[in-house]
Amino acid sequence: MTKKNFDEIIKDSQDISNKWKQVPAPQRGEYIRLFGEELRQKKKELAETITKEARKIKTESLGEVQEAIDMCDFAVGLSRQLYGLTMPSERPNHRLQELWHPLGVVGCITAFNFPMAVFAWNFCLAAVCGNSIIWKPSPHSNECAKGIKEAWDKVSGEFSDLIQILEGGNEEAVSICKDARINLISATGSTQMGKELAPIVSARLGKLLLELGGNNAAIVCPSADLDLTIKGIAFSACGTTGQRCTSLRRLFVHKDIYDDCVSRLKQCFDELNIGCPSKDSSQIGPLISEDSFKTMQKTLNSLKNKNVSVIGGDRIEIEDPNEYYVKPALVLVKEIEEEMLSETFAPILYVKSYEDIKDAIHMQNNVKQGLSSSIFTNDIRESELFLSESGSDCGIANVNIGTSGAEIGGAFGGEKDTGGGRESGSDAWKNYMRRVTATVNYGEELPLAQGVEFDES
Ligand code: UN1
Repeated sequence: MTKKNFDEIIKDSQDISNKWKQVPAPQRGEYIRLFGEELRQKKKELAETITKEARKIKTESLGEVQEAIDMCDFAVGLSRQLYGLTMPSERPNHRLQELWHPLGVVGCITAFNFPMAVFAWNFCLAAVCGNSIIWKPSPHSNECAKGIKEAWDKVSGEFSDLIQILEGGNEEAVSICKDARINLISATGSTQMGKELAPIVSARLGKLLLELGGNNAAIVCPSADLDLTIKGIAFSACGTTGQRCTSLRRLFVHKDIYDDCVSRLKQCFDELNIGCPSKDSSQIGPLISEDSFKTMQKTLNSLKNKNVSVIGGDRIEIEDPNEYYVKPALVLVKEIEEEMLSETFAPILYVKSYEDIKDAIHMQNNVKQGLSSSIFTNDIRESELFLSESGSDCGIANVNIGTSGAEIGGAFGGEKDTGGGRESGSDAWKNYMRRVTATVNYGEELPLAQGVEFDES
């Protein structure tokens, strides 16, 4: 098949969305059920594509396909639960009700690090809600996008066009943001990307759903179960080679357990298995690119120049000289360093001690980003404070779990520079629909709201 041009993609997407929206939602759900079955069958193969392109370790790649399958299951149930509220009307013989209708065409921009799951968050909801989708994957993950599209094509019959892939980079992302025929832009990527794209969409008063950078922190309290804590920290900080938006970047440890915690972390980081992601034993694969490696080194060098203690962070040459494997870095800071305030998409974990839980919460919140956060404690007062309105200001707040690895059932996203969007579970589906408030008068009179009188004289 010849490649479609931009206009053809939009036109085809609009046409199919006009047909698709007329399919009853539970029937749309049936297509998504079949799609989920197909993903189940192809799980291994799709995971291999993720490992090949995004260089994720096997178990994480399988987990990512599972996340897409979970989204299908969730969306199938949802297809019978797109509930609108009914409110009591203040007028006699009137019904006041919310109706939810599809938006039309959704533009979805995804990043290299979750090349299938984040698309599934968007697609499964968008589809059961009655929309078509134009997907611009990261230039690093075109094969993953093809794999997903093939699975959809297998089960979608006349609705194959529901997923349109627009390959490309920044220019293509800008084109879909500019185009008023696209009714929602859902974008995952860096805060900088969000700040470039958001004004373009806003200039046409378009709808936006943003899932941008994080700078996630965890607090380790004196009562924490350190075995569980170290495991949680290691997975969140080093898993996916520190390239999740939920990766753990900053750690605040109570001064009484600081030495113990740091020595255990050093040992744990030392023992992590760095190696080819398709090997079963590997826990950490390479960074996505040379650029990522350079950015990581730049951050570490600037810390070293200030005599901050940096442990690890060096390159390890394994097999292919064009791949950038690194030892995760532990950075022990006495004060908040400027580098900690921005997100370096690599395995760097800053560790600082604290005395008072309120200071720890303040340090945790005192960054521009607001995605994920954790507390490790067995003290209910501390965990409840952390979850209260005076606690974490993030969209995700975990107790005795690391910052990464959220389930699909909850809404996913964060505040401040993270963009404010919520995707995946809970009621995130509402982002993909327009709300109509319908008032129906089934009586013989025309009473006006708020008691206004307008009688003919
Ligand atoms: C991302 O990094 O953009 O919570 C998404 C997690 C995954 C999703 C991460 N379920 O870490």
